[in-house]
Amino acid sequence: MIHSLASFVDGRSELSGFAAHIQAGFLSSEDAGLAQALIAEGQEHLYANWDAPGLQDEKKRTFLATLLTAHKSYPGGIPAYIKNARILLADAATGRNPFEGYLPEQPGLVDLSAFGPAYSEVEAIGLKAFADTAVVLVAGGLGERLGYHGIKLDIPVEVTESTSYLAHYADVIASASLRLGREIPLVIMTSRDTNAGTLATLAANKNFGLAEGQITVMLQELVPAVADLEGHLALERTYELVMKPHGHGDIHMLLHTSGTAKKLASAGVRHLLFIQDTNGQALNAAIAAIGVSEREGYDFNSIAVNRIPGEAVGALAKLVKPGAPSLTLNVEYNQLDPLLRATVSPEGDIPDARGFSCFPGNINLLVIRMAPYLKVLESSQGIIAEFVNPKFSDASRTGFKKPTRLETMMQDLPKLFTSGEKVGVTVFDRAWCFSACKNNLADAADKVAKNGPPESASSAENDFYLAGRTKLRMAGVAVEDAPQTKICGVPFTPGPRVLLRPSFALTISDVGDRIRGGSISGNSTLILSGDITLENVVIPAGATLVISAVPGAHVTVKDLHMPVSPGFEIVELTNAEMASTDVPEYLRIRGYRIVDRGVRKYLIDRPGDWAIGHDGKLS
Ligand code: UGB
Repeated sequence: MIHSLASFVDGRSELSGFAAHIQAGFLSSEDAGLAQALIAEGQEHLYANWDAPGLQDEKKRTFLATLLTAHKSYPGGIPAYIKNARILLADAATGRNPFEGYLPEQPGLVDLSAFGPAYSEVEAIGLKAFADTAVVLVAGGLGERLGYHGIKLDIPVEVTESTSYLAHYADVIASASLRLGREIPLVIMTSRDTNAGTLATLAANKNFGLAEGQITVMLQELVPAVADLEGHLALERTYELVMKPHGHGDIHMLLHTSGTAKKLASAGVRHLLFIQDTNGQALNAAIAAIGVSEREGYDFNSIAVNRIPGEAVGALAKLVKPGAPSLTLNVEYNQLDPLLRATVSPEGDIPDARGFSCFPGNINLLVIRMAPYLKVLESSQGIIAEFVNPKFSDASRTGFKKPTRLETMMQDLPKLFTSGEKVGVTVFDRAWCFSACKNNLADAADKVAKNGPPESASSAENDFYLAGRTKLRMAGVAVEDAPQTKICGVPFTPGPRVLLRPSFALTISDVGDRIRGGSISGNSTLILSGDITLENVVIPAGATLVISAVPGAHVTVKDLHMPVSPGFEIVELTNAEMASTDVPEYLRIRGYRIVDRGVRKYLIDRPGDWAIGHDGKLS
């Protein structure tokens, strides 16, 4: 290979520096093979004007290593990536509308935005099928908009007990595994930005109770950016490629190329549940969504929320075209309005009587059936509906303002369905299934002022407690909220702060089975973890009840009226604390801390039957 590369570059003056490296044995045979393939693809600029051997060698080595990593990570290697880029860029240059000829319609959907028997029915189906599900967590993104510098999975979703997002997801998986008698696999996609941090967190926390073989971590790589319509790879300078993220659709590529999807299928996994890094509500709705997939026979089920027209959330739409199969897809919000205006609705996206668009919002919480998924992975090699979004420098649409790259989004998989696969949408109450932690406090307050969702660490925590209260309400507990307040411009309901851990309840029906009667109100806290039943328990404003029972312990609490006592207090950070790096960043992104003022907790560390009576005594 090295010999043939040498004759390939021979006589090209701009490549004379590079040729000297070939002679000097600087390149491995893999580097040489790739160089020859790239030069054949018109990429000689990558190897042009190299300094003589001995000069800038470290930079050259890094350059060759970056190229090789990108080459090995992409099915078909960089030459395939360049070919795909040329095709997509040619379409972009002509302004081809990908939805030409299609008319948008409301997608077929199952509405679970209210609780009741229909919800409980699918939750029961979903709980059984959860045993045959693997959870896939995409966690390659950075919290840039959030102003958080660590990995987002480490951020606590709540700061009463400070449970991180990863701990919470793992807790649900561990509890469900124990209950269903099967180790539910967890697949995590990381990037160069998040891989080391994720591995360190898993190691430091002993995989949060999950078995070693239960977790698979897959690393996504960056892709090279292209500088022009011909697909020339962009250089920052000699020996330095411009590398960019390829998007969360890489999860499909990695599940395919690593063989993980096939391995999971042969271990009996029938559904994949895709979740994002910082949506603590995802697993409230996921079990019912899996149930919907089972009952409706959905091959691809998008969990969705009611969306206000114009809201910056991808919209789920059914696209129909005479003579072509219809497609139920995510249409990015900036494409939806022009599509509607050009086709069925000259006024664009208009609200219905409830103020919602008839196109629900995609939250990237997906349930995908394994069998059709494997087929699509095989036929596409895991390259899912790539797109390119170049910013052209002028109306001629020939040059770019800056290098661009191919991207892929995980929700676009149905674009590759060709065999009549069944795609569905399941709508849930928004705060129940989606409350992302994406924005810093200033941006969140700004969004609130414009009547938008804040999506800050504090609003995510607020909704986490709200989900707990919702579960209590569904179980018939009288719940009275404390008056809403604002912290740093973001609404926050100070209580009741309810944390029902997955070891206590996985589903709404579980909560109904474990709690009878009782009430909770105002600025109070309830935390339950383990096999516990409550009957007529009253927790007034200012009171706190924390019970944690190890596996094998069963605790019955009856007629207990909790007294007001030192509890968990929300303390807003001062301006000095907000500016101080001594205060953990996960607190500064929410504007408060929650301080334990001496809570008396019931920590039951031995198996057996335990009771807590009206006098609060444990026996
Ligand atoms: N992610 C990766 O793992 N790798 C990547 O290369 C990029 C991201 P963002 P985005 O829920 O509000 C999506 O950046 O892409 C992970 C949907 O497209 O937070 O702007 C990352 O770690 C959109 O339709 O979201 O928008 C995170 O876990 C809407 O549903 C996840 O991918 C939107 O999410 C999402 O990354 C939303």
